[in-house]
Amino acid sequence: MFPDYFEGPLDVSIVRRAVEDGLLEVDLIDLRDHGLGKHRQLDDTPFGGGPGMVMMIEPLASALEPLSSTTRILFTPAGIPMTQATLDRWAGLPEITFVCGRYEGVDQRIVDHFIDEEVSLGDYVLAGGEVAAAAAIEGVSRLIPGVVGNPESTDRESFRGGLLEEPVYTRPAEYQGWSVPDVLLSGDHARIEEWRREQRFRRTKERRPDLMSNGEDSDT
Ligand code: 6GU
Repeated sequence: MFPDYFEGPLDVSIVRRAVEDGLLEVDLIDLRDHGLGKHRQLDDTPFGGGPGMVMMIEPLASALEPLSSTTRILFTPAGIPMTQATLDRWAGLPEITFVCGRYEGVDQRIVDHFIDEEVSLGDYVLAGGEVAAAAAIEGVSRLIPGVVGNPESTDRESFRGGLLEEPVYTRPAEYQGWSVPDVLLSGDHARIEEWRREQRFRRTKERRPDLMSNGEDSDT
C-alpha cells in the first residue's frame, strides 16, 4: 500500500550496492494498481464488526496470482518471529515476494491460498509490515555472495553460535580519561580472543538468556 516507503531503504548502503552490482533485483508492486473501482479500494470493514480495516481479497489475489512461482511471505504481527535462521533460508531462494500487511490484518482467505509463511518482526505493534520488509531485504542482501566484501563478517554469526557480539573499540586509545580495555592493546591474540569470547557469553547471559539454552560452548 506504501511503495514510497522503500525509496530510502533501497537507496542506501548494502542494498543499493547489491542492486547496482546486479546481485539483487527488487521490484515494488503498488497494490493501488490492483485496487477495486474508481477509488481503487484496497480495504474494507471487518465482518463481525470491530475496529480497523481489513485488506480485501481481490487486490491481493490479483497481485499475488502471477507470483505463484515465488515464495510468498506475509509480514504480520501474528506471524512467527523473523530470526537470522529465517534470513539464511530466504537468502537461498531465487525469488521471494514480501507482502506488507496492515496491522489490523489481511482477509484470511488470502493467507490460506496465496501465502507460504507469516512472519513478524517482533513482539510490538507497527502500523504495517513495511519496516519488516525493509529489514528482511537488508538482512537477506548482506547474505548474497559477493555483496559484503569480507565474507568473514557474515560467517561470524554462525561461528559464534548465535551469541551477541562483544564490545568493540577503535582509536583513540584514550578519550577524556575513558580508556580501552588493556587486553585489546596487548597484541596477545590468544588472550584477546579469550576476552572477546568471555564478553560474548557475559552479554548474552545478561541480555538474552533465551539464546543460551544450548549455547554452552558452541562458539568458534
Ligand atoms: Cl510484520 N507488522 C506489524 N503491523 N506490526 C508488527 C510486525 C509486522 N512485526 C512486529 N510488529
